[in-house]
Amino acid sequence: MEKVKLFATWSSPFVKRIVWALKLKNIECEIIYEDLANKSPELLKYNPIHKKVPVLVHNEIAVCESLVILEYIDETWNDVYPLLPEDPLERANERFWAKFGDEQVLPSFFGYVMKQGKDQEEAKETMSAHLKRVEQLLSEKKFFSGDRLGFLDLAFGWLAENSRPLEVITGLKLVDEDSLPNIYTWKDKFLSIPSIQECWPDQETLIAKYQKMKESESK
Ligand SMILES: N[C@@H](CCC(=O)N[C@@H](CS)C(=O)NCC(=O)O)C(=O)O
Repeated sequence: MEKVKLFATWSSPFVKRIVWALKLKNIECEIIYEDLANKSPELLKYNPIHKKVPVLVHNEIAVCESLVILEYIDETWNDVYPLLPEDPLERANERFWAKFGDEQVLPSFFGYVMKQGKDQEEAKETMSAHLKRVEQLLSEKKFFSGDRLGFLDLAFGWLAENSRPLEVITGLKLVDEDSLPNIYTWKDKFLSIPSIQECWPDQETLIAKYQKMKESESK
């Protein structure tokens, strides 16, 4: 009997991509919610290097780092809803952009919204340049991975999930229909997938969380 556990928090953008993949592939999983201010001994045991969520534990063996976990899930349960393309070059390309998303786009996005005044103005240029690249990558495609939602869509899911709540608390236009029409349209398509919808966080709770975060950043 397979035993799958996921160490998680409800709002982590890194955790959500794993939750969506498990749902798309119908994998039964026990979710253990962590208090990151008081991490459990299990989390520290399973992820002693980074001490972060998500951690996937499959038959007592831990896999850490969300993009690594996504690939592990895809390779282990490949018969249901494959996420990465079969072609090695296309796979490499998706991995490249997923890494770029996590290392450049995501930090610049959250960095911009959490900053104030002049610092925020300075951060805007970097974030806009990164989002333009994502816009071009999406091009006229329905999903990042083509006609069907795949690995890269899950990797960029944080953008669909967080842009509206962050627009509400900051009053900024982050994913604007006129300047980023491909991303704007993709967000709706992403959300229209039932497995994604079922695991969509409550937007009001997300707004309250980011509101608190922004207040503490400005102190
Ligand atoms: N690169 C990691 C990032 C994971 C990460 O930053 N997780 C945050 C929650 S969103 C965390 O566990 N933070 C706890 C800490 O920094 O102590 C991944 O992709 O899994």
